[in-house]
Amino acid sequence: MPPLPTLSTPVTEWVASVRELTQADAVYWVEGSDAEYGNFIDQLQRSGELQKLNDAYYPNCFLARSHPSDVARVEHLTFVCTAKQEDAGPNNNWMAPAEARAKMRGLFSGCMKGRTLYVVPYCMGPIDSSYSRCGVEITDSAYVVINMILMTRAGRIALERISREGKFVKGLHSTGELDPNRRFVMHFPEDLAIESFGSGYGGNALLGKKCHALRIASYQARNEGWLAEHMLIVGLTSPHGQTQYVAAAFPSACGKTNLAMLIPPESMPGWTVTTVGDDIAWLHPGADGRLYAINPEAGYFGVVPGTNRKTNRNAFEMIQRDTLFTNVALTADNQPWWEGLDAGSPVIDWQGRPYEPGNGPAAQPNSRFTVAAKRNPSYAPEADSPRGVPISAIIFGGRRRGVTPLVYEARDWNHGVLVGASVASETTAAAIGQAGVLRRDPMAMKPFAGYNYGDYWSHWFAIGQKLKNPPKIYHVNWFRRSDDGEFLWPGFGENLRVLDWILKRCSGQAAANESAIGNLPRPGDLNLDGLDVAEAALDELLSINVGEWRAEAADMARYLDEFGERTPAQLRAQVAALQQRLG
Ligand code: OXD
Ligand code: MN
Repeated sequence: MPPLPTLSTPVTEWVASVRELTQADAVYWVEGSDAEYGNFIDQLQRSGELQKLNDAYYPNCFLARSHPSDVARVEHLTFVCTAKQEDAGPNNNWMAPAEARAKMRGLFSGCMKGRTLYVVPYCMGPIDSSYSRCGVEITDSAYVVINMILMTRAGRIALERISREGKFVKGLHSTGELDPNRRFVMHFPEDLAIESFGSGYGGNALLGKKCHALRIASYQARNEGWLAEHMLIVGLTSPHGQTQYVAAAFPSACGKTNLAMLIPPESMPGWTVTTVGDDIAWLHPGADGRLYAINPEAGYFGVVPGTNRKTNRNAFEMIQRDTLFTNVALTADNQPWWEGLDAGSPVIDWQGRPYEPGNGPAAQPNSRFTVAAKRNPSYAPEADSPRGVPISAIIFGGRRRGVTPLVYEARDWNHGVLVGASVASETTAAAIGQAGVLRRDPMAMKPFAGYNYGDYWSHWFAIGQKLKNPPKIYHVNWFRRSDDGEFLWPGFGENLRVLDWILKRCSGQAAANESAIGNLPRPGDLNLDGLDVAEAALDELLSINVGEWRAEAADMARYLDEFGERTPAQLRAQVAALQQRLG
């Protein structure tokens, strides 16, 4: 497309300077049309980067395989480069901006020789929403381009908005040589800029997602008075026809996509669940004192293994067509295959080798689907509303074998900030490193908060001050296990029983027991019709062990010390009050 040079001088100037640095052979401006998407798919098939899947079962679906060392986010190589180290905080790796820029200059210098430089203008959020923010990603990967087209509102419409606003996040990406020793994801929040080199993996390379919509946006949100959070947004309509929206934060690969697309159990007829977003929420105080959410994304980049008709029927149906698969296995008749799929069997593993059980899982545990959100059978049209949706409840959660009950309710917003800050979870395959290790992951933002957590919590308290009608705040744990390792709660669609209680609490229609950590339902407060959970399991799920919680609170107090003077006094006071209630 013609690059609209007269409309977008700041973009064209930046593109020209990057071309000079990278020595790209050609420059291509992404327009965002369906025909163009098709051309990219053809090109990637010709180059062997995409393989067409069985068209009879998976129409318009393709498989990409990444380098085996490039399958997840690289938190240890991800940096926040603020002028002052304290502004990035102990929660981020930090490098001085000048040093980081020089290092990246060295890597980008001449790196696109013989390659095409693609310019992807994109808008995070509905194109006509004042809450949305734009960016431009420059990349030398056509795979990244097609993912960005599915995940954002990309192309001409975004460039037009940028031309009007003049402000955009600059994201520069090259896959380089995929050498893990020459791989960095650098953020310059003070300059609204991102530089990512040496990885083609989603979270490192699709710069609109984690890099922009969370790390840079969280920083921007603090300056502008809103929140950028690692949260799904779901609409729940009760059998009485009342619709309420809930935002929920869980660490990566803890079931956000499943909760966002929940299928009500048969024993709870009359409920409708719709998806506004599955990973990121931008939350703004509204004029009426409520909190409003938009989903900045337009597609899903979800974990494939475990997806089936029972765990997530909507996602399963959604990825039967028009989907990009990355790092799944293949059946003999060229259908995608992954662990947890209840049909077929793998013959080729995710690395393209004949499948051998001794080589580990057939599909990479962090293998992904990329698909436009509109393909979701439960897509909420409100996802395109420029005003966003009003949030009744915020839910935090983690993957924990013990300690945290199935659900509890914060006493008020300020206590809720502690509840969110206390999220801890066992690590998953979404990031490189050992899975299954318990780590603190406040608000599920550990890998994504673009500034010092101490300042971030202060900002949460400040947002609470602006809300006359704040959402109620909850904590859930779907992953609690018995002493012999069995999950105590069935999870998936049955989680609606917990959401039902939460929504009734929000409208003053359900009771709870006050406890030291917050309000818990009694077994009789949950709708358990048609659910087979042993009484003893329920008692365990809905009770707290004071000894364990004293240890938890002491650990939290120690954790907050890591942030020194930046830890808000209010948060310390919340921990002290919790300790006092625990006795
Ligand atoms: C994701 C993640 O990809 O959290 O959403 O890692
Ligand atoms: Mn995520």
